Amino acid sequence: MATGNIFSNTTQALFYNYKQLPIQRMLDFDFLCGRDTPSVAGIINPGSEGFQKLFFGQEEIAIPVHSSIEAASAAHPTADVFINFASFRSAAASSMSALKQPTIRVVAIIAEGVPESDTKHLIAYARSNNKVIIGPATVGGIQAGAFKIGDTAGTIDNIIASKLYRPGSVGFVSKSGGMSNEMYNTIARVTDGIYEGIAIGGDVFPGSTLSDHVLRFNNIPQVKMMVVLGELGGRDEYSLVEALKEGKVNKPVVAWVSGTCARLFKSEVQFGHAGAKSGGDMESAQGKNQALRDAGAVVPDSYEAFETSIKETFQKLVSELTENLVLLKVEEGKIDPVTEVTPPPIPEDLNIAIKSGKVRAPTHIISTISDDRGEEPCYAGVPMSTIIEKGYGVGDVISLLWFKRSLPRYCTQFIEICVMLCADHGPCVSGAHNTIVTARAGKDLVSSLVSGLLTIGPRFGGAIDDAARYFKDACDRGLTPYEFVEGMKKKGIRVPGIGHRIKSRDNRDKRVQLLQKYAHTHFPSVKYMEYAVQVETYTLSKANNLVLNVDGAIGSLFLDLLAGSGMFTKAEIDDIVNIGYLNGLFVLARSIGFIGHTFDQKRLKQPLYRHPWEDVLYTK
Ligand code: Q5B
Repeated sequence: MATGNIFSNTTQALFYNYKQLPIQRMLDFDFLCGRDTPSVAGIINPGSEGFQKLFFGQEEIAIPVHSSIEAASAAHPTADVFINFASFRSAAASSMSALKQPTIRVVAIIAEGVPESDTKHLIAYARSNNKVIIGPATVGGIQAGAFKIGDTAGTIDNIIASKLYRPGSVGFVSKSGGMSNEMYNTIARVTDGIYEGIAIGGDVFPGSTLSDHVLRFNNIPQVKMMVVLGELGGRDEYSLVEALKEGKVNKPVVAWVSGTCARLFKSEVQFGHAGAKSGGDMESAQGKNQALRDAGAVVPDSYEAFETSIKETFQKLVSELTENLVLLKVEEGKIDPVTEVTPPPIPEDLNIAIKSGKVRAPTHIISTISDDRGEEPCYAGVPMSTIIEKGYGVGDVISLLWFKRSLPRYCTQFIEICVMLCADHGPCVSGAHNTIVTARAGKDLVSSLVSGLLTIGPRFGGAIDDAARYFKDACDRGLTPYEFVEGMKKKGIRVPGIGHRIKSRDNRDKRVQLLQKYAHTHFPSVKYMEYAVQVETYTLSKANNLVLNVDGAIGSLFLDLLAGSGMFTKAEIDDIVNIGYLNGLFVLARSIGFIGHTFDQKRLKQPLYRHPWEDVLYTK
């Protein structure tokens, strides 16, 4: 066990397990104290490496992340404190690895519930190798103005209120971490503040004991008095009693052992900590308080009087100093008044400031279709559970996410029919061909799918929007099919939605017929589709394959759906057509087929595709 200071304002730690909040609190404390270097040198996050961005004052810094304790210790040989935020399951093994690093001097174990036999091994190893363990089941410790472990002392507000950003004259040690936060505040109110505070943890076997730290404080010149907060259960306080009796402690000790209320219970009570249960008179709070009192510690009659005892002891030291100053003799052990400093303000985290309504910040993204922040995700305001309970289909989901409204069932069923009919059209269409070639080149699903999707365009599958645009414009303007088609020809534009490589007057596209039949049965009006059919009649008079194709059928029928449902304004319909929503139906549908083709090729273990020479016309 160390005999004096274990921390300083240059101490750096390795932090085991990435926990953003306690690390940030350590760095905020550093900034408050005016440290030059961050107190966290590196983070160990088993299995991952890289950097974590955190704030050091107002600046962002990148703290290295290492995948093992060994790697972190090698990378940061001057970091000699190991702060272990591992769970109780892995805390012992990781602590032992840390203790075995020659560079590590102090190990703080935060986890509660570490098996006692494991803790005993750790203690034995630490003692024989002159290393310090703080914990398990602890919040850690703090050297005021210098170094802080994890969440010790709580929020920045409490740290400032407790003046922990600069050293005082009191060495404090307690079992409880929660009570130590309280005591830092109390001590700051009635003395010149904390020099160092340690919470040894509430386990039956703490890695270091109350007396270990009191004896250490006794050797630190800046510590002028000690405050000890024990608790019922165990016999740890008796080693302090022995040290006091043997005269090993020559600075005033103010002590209180909490848990005096245990006697009010008829049977033995287990308090919060594993070690906090009274096993008999010796282990009772009353027994220990009396023993400490008898050994020379200042022990009040109640916890309420603890603050007064601390205050009086401190004031006695101050007046002794004043007397000695009069005699021009400053004796060691007496209080030298602390020079007060004003700590720099810690910049507030944006999220916290926004939550408290102190600042407002512009957003960078605007979204109107879905929200996953509540209890369950919503599509256009409709909760997931409603979608399932009401038996919504894919068409309804598309209706919510694309059109931001619940369309009538006949509309969403039409959307589903489009998706089903366009899901695939065999391996020979250009998109499927590309997908197949890509899959056979050994590429993954997404690459194969995307290769097919990138083929969708004005000639293949991506003519739905243009078909809707041109049919709508021509129909709304009252153009005859002749005027429309010839007008397009003059401009050198092929009529989108007309023509097919294999379909013709005598080999009609079944998909087009099915869509038309559905619309005739369910739509209130099929005005645009009828116009498209008139255009087809005219183009068929020119060539046999200039049929209304699947893109043209969907394009014209969607115009009828938008206009006939009564759920869209004219401006909204124009927006849908101009923005180009409708190719999305083909993209979505054909993704199903392209994915199928990818799996098919992989299942069939097809080799790399090479186009045959015989199928190429080589010419000059
Ligand atoms: N001519 C589709 O052409 C195709 C004309 C036209 C006026 C037209 C062509 C076209 C518009 C785009 C369109 C969607 C390239 C098609 C689909 C999904 C698919 C695919 C699958 C699936 C076919 C011969 C003569 C020329 C042309 C004239 C042709 N189209 N005139 N308006 N629209 N259509 N695409 O057979 O005088 O000799 O110069 O661009 O709607 O993609 O199954 O494969 O589910 O996967 O190659 O169904 O129609 O004919 O280019 O040799 O032209 O007809 O001007 O006249 P072809 P070309 P001329 S559905």
